[in-house]
Amino acid sequence: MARPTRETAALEAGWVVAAHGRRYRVEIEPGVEIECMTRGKRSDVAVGDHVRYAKTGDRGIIETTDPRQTLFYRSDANRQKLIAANATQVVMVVAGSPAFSEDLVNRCLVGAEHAGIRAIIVLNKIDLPETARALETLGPYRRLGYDLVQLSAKSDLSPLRTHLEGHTSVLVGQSGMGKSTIINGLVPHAAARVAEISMALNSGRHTTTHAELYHLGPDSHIIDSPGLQEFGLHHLTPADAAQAFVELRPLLGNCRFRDCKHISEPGCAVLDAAKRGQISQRRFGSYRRLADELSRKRQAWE
Ligand SMILES: Nc1nc2c(ncn2[C@@H]2O[C@H](COP(=O)(O)OP(=O)(O)O)[C@@H](O)[C@H]2O)c(=O)[nH]1
Ligand SMILES: [Mg+2]
Ligand SMILES: [Zn+2]
Repeated sequence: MARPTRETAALEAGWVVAAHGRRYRVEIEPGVEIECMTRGKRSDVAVGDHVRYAKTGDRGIIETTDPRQTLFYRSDANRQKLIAANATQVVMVVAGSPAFSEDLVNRCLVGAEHAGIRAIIVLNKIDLPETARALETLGPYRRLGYDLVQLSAKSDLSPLRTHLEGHTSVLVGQSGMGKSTIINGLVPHAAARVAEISMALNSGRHTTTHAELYHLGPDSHIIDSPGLQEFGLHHLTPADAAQAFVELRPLLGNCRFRDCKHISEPGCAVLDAAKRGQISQRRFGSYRRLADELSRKRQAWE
């Protein structure tokens, strides 16, 4: 390990509570924040990171990132997109209307499993009639052990609160599912804050274009992230994907071919289980699309 030089010894510690491109807000102590940048083109810092920064006037330059407990991120062929560091729970928000993408839900859950982060599902807008259909779709997930919290964010967030205690949760979902409504209900000053930051960072829109960490209590924090349209998993191999679909785990190792990708191979134990209806056809369809994509992928950033 390198000895601290005069410079590193002078670094100060902080917690990244907002990330917008390469611009960050870092909390130094409760209620006190400093605006920071990274050096050069570095952008591998995420909300939730504990960092060391050098103070230059009233700004800071992030020099190092402390080792992370977890990192939740997505990736496509060209780059990794960090969502949150040190999160202990992913909260996947869906609703009956607009309809949600099951593939996207599965991909988020797979990303969470692969990162070693527990995940729960929140079904919002239970006041809407489309809820019955959504509950049917979500049945298999409950059977797999994912907690399903049902609520109407507009009227009562109490079903969710207990699930957030003691966690650093990261809220993810397609836009329109009610993430902002949930955050605004949990954190009364959040709406004002998003507006203020959008102005300051010149995005000019009052939507969540950046990730932001809010404190719910001494040990409970929630990270809001921009709405997702897709969730690339180019950092996974097909074998990683099979491990992250939890219902496939007990079947792995029983296929005829040791390197079976469980897509269409003969003697595949997973395909057999799907045919017998032991695992959800829809989940398996999602797995196959993902495994197929991952077996053809190229990643430029590795
Ligand atoms: N009926 C109903 N509508 C909701 C509920 N929660 C949010 N909405 C509405 O859904 C729309 C999208 O909500 P928003 O919080 O902006 O979603 P986001 O894009 O995920 O941040 C808005 O029109 C909200 O008023 C709910 O519990 N019930
Ligand atoms: Mg929103
Ligand atoms: Zn197989």
